[in-house]
Amino acid sequence: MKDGDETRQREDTPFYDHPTGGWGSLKSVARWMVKGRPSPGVLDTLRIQNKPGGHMCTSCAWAKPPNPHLAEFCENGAKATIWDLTRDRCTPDFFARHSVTELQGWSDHDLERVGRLTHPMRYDAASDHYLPCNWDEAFAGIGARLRQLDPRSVVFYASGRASLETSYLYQLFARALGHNNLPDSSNMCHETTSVALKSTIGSPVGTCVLSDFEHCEMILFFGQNTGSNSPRFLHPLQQAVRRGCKIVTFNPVRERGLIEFTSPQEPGPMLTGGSTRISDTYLQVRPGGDIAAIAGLCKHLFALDDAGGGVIDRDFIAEHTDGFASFEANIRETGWDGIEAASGLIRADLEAVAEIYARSPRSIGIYGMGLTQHVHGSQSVQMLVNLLLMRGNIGRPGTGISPVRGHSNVQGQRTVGISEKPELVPLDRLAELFGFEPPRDEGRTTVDAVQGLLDGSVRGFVSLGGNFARAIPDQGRSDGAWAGLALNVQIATKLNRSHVLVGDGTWLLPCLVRAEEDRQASGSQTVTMEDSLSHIHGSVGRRAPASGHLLSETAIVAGLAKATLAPNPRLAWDDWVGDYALIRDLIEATYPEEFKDFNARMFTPGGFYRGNPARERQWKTTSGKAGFTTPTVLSALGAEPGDAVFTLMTLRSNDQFNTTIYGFRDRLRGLEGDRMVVLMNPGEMARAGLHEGQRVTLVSAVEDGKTRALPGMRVTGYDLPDGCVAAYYPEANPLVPLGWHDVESKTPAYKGAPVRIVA
Ligand SMILES: Nc1nc2c(c(=O)[nH]1)N[C@H]1C(S)=C(S)[C@@H](COP(=O)(O)OP(=O)(O)OC[C@H]3O[C@@H](n4cnc5c(=O)[nH]c(N)nc54)[C@H](O)[C@@H]3O)O[C@H]1N2
Ligand SMILES: Nc1nc2c(c(=O)[nH]1)N[C@H]1C(S)=C(S)[C@@H](COP(=O)(O)OP(=O)(O)OC[C@H]3O[C@@H](n4cnc5c(=O)[nH]c(N)nc54)[C@H](O)[C@@H]3O)O[C@H]1N2
Ligand SMILES: [Mo]
Repeated sequence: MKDGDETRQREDTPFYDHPTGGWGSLKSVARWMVKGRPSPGVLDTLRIQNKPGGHMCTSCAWAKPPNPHLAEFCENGAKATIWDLTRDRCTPDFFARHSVTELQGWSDHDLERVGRLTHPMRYDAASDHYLPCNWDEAFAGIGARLRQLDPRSVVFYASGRASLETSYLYQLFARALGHNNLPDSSNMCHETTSVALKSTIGSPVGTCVLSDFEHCEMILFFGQNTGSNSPRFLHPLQQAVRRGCKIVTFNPVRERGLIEFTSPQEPGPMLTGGSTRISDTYLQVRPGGDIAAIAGLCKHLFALDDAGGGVIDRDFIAEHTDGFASFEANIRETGWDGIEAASGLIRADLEAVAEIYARSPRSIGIYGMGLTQHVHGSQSVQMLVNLLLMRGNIGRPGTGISPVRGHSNVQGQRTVGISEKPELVPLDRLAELFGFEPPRDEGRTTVDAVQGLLDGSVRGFVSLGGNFARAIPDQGRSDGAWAGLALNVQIATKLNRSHVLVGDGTWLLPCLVRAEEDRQASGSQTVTMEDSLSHIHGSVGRRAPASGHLLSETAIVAGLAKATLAPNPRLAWDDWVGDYALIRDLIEATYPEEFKDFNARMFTPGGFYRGNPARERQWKTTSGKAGFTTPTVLSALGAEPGDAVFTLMTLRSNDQFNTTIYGFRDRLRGLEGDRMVVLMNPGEMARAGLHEGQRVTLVSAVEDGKTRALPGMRVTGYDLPDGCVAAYYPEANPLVPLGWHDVESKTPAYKGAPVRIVA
């Protein structure tokens, strides 16, 4: 048996006591082969998923290794592909049978389950039905409306799935039209990362590559649920544990994936019931308590160093960083009482972790939404940077900071210019290449876009994928605004809630999915995406499209642009759609360092690395150094919860992809059947006088003159720290106020919303 492996679980939770992966995940895939009603041949498609010559999975953004497993897909990757390749269709006939008002009453699950959209549709207010239209009519109608609008009143939202090619054209279209209103889903996700890492290490993305996971001796894991949200990452983690690497996890919820794992790819453990214990230490930090927890680790590092341990890398700090003295003074002054109170952890546990860290020559910090989605999320990320910098753990092999990104190309969309922050985009280069003057003013983030819907300053909305209305904070409050928009264009694969919030100028435009063949004038096309570790991959769809009326996202964006903009010989939309290699040439011309020889390198096994100066210890910050940040708070929550106020974390289940609800089995948490649940620990239940199964109403405790209530939530006992409750995203989104977001990046505080429970 290998290091870290064992034959039966040692860490039991009363809820689900099986390892992640293993037979459970294989059974789940098998169940999906039936329930998902895939069209024939889907197994052949899965076999080439995430491999050169195949398509890149549309589920998470985790790396695609150069030496893939026989099956380089996970349970949730299989679900995502089967969900895309269903044989069910959402046809004009379906829309003829159901009015939009009727569809507004359907659940998220039922709307998407209708199947793949097949025809371009336009909403007809007179009949309250979507009616089929043809593409030319749609483009001409949308173009005419867009030309009439002030470009600054138009928002081009993007969910993080569209390829680099589509994304590049999308931002070009926005800027040629005259606006930078390019929020994408990362505004609700890792915008905190883009802001906090940029300001501290000079790069908006993580510094790790796959090989770092082969050389680190310790991984510090904050608020990322690998087992559900990036399951293929469990393989490198398992290999690391077997080498003797120590994984320490900070998470209020004891997530199975971070406790133990059986690789479905290994016959031995599958047959003997063996599994690998993933986390060496698992600390159930309070939500928002990470700043304090990390302060505790740093404090003990100073103590160890004072005792002659030499654990602080003073040479590195002197040569490469600034801000250390102020940070050090702050941490030395911070008392353990405050640290214990804010983190909910005890000093001895934090000291023990600090000692592992002090002994580890090479360490990596990983994080996800548990750090980013808080009022002081940026400070949480900056604290993790501080901790790593103290021991020179950025910019050496086997070290680094690694945010785990969400959507499969969300990082790439930002890389090629989908950003509301003009300073992050080479606008001069665009001006030179295309002969127009791009706007220079700050665009709208997601939160600003919602604000604009509410105050009427947004008049037109184009959505490249996603389910904006459902994913946002203060869900429901802006629903009424959509009917009054002059224009609403939804480019999508399946019907969702955002598509039934309609007005006179609403179009629903269906596109290919990534696994489908994209044929254009020059033949079958490749698209590309960037994974969490900044590697770029070519992706080839091979399936027959779900309908003969679908266009690719690239063709739709180009069609819209051509129908809207005045002719400009340098904007050769038709040529670009005919051959995506030309778009990659433009990306290379715009970003010559990152995308050198793009077309030649896109099928490099494992992808090609676009580089990151911080990895080479070149800090692209204003001071030219990596910055220590002095924390101003110990808790990332916006306010200390008062009496009878709980901190609400909104979580994803193992049976959803964001607002896409595959089903009602949160297998890895042992929860099934009902998503309207509020999880809390049995002690808190007793103190609040609540009993298991009781239906309660959750009410926001943010006092801003607005009432927010979510009735019908079933109280469910769960192993959580005191003072917090958990519920599912997106059902609980009405409880998160729009103004309750990270102060630096405006990422909504979806993991730290104060609520009361009304029996
Ligand atoms: N199958 C599947 N895969 C997905 C997605 C999906 O919905 N389904 N979504 C994709 C997207 S867009 C994204 S962004 C990623 C999201 O992936 P993750 O980053 O894993 O996001 P969440 O599942 O929202 O929550 C992460 C974890 O944070 C913990 N947490 C909550 N509050 C705190 C806190 O204050 N401190 C700490 N330390 N932990 C906390 C929660 O218990 C949870 O385990 O996954 C991507 N992959
Ligand atoms: N409370 C709470 N709210 C959250 C979060 C949270 O943790 N808690 N997480 C936030 C995060 S991290 C994110 S990223 C956002 C997600 O927000 P979005 O990215 O806007 O939402 P998704 O649910 O991923 O979008 C699903 C829809 O995308 C469409 N779609 C699927 N595939 C394709 C495709 O290939 N092309 C096109 N054009 N359309 C496609 C389908 O119609 C599907 O219904 O939600 C945020 N909201
Ligand atoms: Mo995300």
